[in-house]
Amino acid sequence: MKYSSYLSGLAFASLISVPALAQTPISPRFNADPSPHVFNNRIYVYATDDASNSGDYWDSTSWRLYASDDLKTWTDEGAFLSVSVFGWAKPDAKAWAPGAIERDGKYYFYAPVGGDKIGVAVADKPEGPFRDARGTPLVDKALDANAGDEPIDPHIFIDADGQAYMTFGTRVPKIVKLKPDMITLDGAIEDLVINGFPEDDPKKTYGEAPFIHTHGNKYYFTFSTGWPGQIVYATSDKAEGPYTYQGVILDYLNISTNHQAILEHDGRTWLFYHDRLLLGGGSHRRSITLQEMTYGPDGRIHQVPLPAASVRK
Ligand code: FUB
Repeated sequence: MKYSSYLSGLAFASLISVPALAQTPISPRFNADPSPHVFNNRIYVYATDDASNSGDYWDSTSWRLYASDDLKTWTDEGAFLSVSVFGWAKPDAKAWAPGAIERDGKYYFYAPVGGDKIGVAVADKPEGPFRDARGTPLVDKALDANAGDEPIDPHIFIDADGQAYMTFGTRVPKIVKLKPDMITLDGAIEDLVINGFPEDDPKKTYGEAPFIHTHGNKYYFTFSTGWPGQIVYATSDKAEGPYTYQGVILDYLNISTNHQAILEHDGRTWLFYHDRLLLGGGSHRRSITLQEMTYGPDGRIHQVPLPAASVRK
């Protein structure tokens, strides 16, 4: 199904009571936790499917894929993968915020399953079909001493020297190297260190949604501060950190979660996140949207403005 988000902005704005052209969802279907990528000149967004959950919890068991050529008109590529691809997963295991990456012509999909395991699936095309790449979880809370309380929200970053890292986790950010095969951990899972949180704001802490990207000669670690969360960032001169807290990118929303990802496309930078944008929306019925993100000459990220309807009261 094709959906032109910007062109239908005015119609949607009246339906969902946000100012025209302020924020428009990429789909009329509830979705969340964007993992955007440019693969073969096409933009793909892997997502949590909020339309198939119970409405009371994030208990969907499948992920959704959207594609676009221009960031304006989006195609719903459907429920391209379910937790059932992993033979070790319980059939009702919840499917949460995914990560993805391409390496050597293969597409890897990192899937938090059930809140206690991360699986990895592989395909020859961005839209699949994906198969379990290992036959066992890549991370299993029961087996990995430092996997943390909740190994969720995997994000993959490949550094300029080819080293791949996976970050993940709730409340304590985790980082681990991946071997070049992208399906094997290379060493121990470590706690990612963030220094310099403002002492006068106890809410400024790590919550979830870890994401690493680079700009200039800096590494940026962005994340949500919790529930509800602001999207904030820290910088470092190394992918592994330690990172130093810098500031807010996106303020609190009128929903309990916030989950960002950053995409460079045609020389511009886009902040993807989810918000409450559709009629009937809420904390378990979220909608992915995007806004341009810009940097100052010193590398500082400018806070992305929110429409009044989205700002948490
Ligand atoms: O969608 C379920 C969970 O909500 C994700 O894993 C978190 O990042 C939060 O957005």
